[in-house]
Amino acid sequence: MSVTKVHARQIFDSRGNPTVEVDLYTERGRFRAAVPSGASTGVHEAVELRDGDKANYVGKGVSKAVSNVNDILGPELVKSGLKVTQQKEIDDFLIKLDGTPNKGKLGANAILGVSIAVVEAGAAEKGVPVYQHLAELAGVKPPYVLPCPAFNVINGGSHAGNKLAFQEFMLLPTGASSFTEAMKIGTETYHTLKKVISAKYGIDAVNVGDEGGFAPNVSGAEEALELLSEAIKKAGYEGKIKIALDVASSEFYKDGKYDLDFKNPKSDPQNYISGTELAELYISYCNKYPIVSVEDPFDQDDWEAWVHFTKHSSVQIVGDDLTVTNPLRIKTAIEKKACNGLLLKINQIGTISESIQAAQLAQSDGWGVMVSHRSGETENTIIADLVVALGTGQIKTGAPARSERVAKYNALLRIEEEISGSGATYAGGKGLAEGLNAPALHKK
Ligand code: 2PG
Ligand code: MG
Repeated sequence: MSVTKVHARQIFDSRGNPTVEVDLYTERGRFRAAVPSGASTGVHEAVELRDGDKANYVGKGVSKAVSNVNDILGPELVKSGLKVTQQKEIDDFLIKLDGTPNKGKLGANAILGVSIAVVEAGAAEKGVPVYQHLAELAGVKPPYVLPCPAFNVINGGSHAGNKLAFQEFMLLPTGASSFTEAMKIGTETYHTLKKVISAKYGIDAVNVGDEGGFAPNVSGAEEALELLSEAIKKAGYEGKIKIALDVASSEFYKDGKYDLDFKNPKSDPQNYISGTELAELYISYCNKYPIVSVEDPFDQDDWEAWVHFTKHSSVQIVGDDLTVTNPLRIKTAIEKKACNGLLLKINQIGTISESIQAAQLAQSDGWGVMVSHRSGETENTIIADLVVALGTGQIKTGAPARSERVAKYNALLRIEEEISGSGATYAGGKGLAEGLNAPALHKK
């Protein structure tokens, strides 16, 4: 069955910023998709088309991207007669219509909205769940693997109004026996953490950041890690929860150095630290806390620091701004041995087919793959289906709080229920890549 009509509109994301929603029609009905948006975006990401007209929506309107769907992508797709089950052909067709290497003409936000809606329509056409359709597109065979969630419970960096430079402090219930139990562990620890923070810093310290994690005004990463340790212990889950960090360090890279005080307008350049000093900090944290994954430890173009750290660390080193879900950047990272994990964000590249390709390229080199939301999200849950389809065993989609985050976790609960008894397993820590010095990690 082919597409009969496509209609896009401007809706709003979890931060109140405009984003693109696409309704795609076949004879089977209407299929809807919405597009997420980042705050700490990498400079090498595909282009998110914004109107830039400061008089409207603070320059963040997406009316051009919406028109590009309504006037170009939609009508051309209808004319093409391509079947909605031909995801790869359709994605290639959309990419060609744009014609630029970074989707800068029509916008990755316009293209992705159509690409996701086609997935939904394709699954309905085959009469199968979306994760099954995506698994078939990716050539992945069941039994399915439910991912270990990475709950971002302390927010810093560009996602919160505190002093903390590091962006995300995540809890991974690797010791759970199912996704459902991982949710129990994650939510209980989240609530315990709230009490711990409130007792230490007062009730105004439990306000949350963009991804639903708390944003206390701690002095630095170590204090945040201490809070996590205390919460894990008090909740009774020592040993069952590991920790992951997303440093998002491109946000505070200045003139070849790292400014851990970057949110202070009067930060002192004397205190900026080198990549080597930052790596030493990470190693000291990894030795003291049960950290299993560090994302964007260095700037998106500071390749040398990445290579050095990956060589000497024992944990999963995840490229986000470094690799931007782009097969070309991932190839370079593989060649240089710059990291051993991929953060997979569908809007960084702009189509579902390229996202699948990016994941498989990373996996071909033994990397871990963590499927990810953006800090600006909608109620769309396609990434829950995608992570089950790819079987990569890792997802991060914020704290276990706030509906745009929990929508994805809830979708995974439903999938686990649906496929229970089919041989499906919960990944625990098995999806995590291990660094060269991994044995050291197991001593903890
Ligand atoms: C990240 C993400 C998602 P943003 O850096 O990994 O947590 O943030 O969407 O702002 O880029
Ligand atoms: Mg990141």
